[in-house]
Amino acid sequence: MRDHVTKTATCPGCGNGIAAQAILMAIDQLELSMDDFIFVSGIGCSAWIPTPLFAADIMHTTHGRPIAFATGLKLGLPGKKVMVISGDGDLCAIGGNHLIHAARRNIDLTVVLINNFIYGMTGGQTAPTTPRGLRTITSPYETLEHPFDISSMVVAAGAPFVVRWTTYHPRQMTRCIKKALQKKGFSLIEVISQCPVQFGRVSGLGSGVNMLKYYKENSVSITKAKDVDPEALEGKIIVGEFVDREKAELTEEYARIMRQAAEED
Ligand SMILES: Cc1ncc(C[n+]2csc(CCOP(=O)(O)OP(=O)(O)O)c2C)c(N)n1
Ligand code: SF4
Ligand SMILES: [Mg+2]
Repeated sequence: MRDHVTKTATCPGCGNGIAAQAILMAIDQLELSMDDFIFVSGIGCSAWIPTPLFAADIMHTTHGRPIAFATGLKLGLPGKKVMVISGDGDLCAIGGNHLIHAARRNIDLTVVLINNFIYGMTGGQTAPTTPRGLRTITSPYETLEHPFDISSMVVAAGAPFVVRWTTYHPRQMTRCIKKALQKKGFSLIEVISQCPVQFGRVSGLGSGVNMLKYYKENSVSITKAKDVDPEALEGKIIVGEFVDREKAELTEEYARIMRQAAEED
């Protein structure tokens, strides 16, 4: 490799580059400045999407904790756009409580959650998203547990804007990230993304291209899914906008209470 070529932490065929591109396209199309943003990530391959390549303020934090750091940042600097980018293991296993409580509180964060159904960076361990029955290095016979449906869980926790797309849908992903950035409140963009090295190996789906074909053939829009027998949707990936609703937002409510307290003093 020539010396001036930018190096990336990502394996060939990984979906993380597609997600990075969709995020940057959304920021560009909204004509926002990278100076308006603070990016926050945890630990995992997906956490390396902003670091070190985004020319912006980035906090690469500890495993499972990016939403906790982001909550503090947003309350301290409410004028900043705070975007969390991290993986399914980081945000739904060790960090699962931070995710649901941030959704419940409705704090103005944009969370891009890269769901590759596995712990990619640490060698392919079972995650709370791993499909039942799959053999991984930590479930050598089969995964016995039922996986989370992340988007539905975050809707149930109270988030006002929740969408799911796959890396086969980069334009839809960009459109929804733009919507999320314009929305005051907690937004989740769940990105179903290929990890050919770990998930591709254990699932037999193999290469990144094969996994993209799989997403193309098995995605069903949420509008169509509403009219389909749930049994026929077994194994399908439901994509689209799960919810878009209005709700009082925490940093604005906090500012209101602070003004009220000052007036009463
Ligand atoms: C407290 C703590 N526990 C465990 C780890 C090891 N660890 C690092 S990343 C990771 C999982 C990452 O999975 P995910 O968030 O899905 O990211 P991916 O690599 O799949 O993008 C684990 C278990 C750690 N760094 N810190
Ligand atoms: S291990 Fe998987 S998730 Fe991590 S960079 Fe490689 S392909 Fe991507
Ligand atoms: Mg993962």
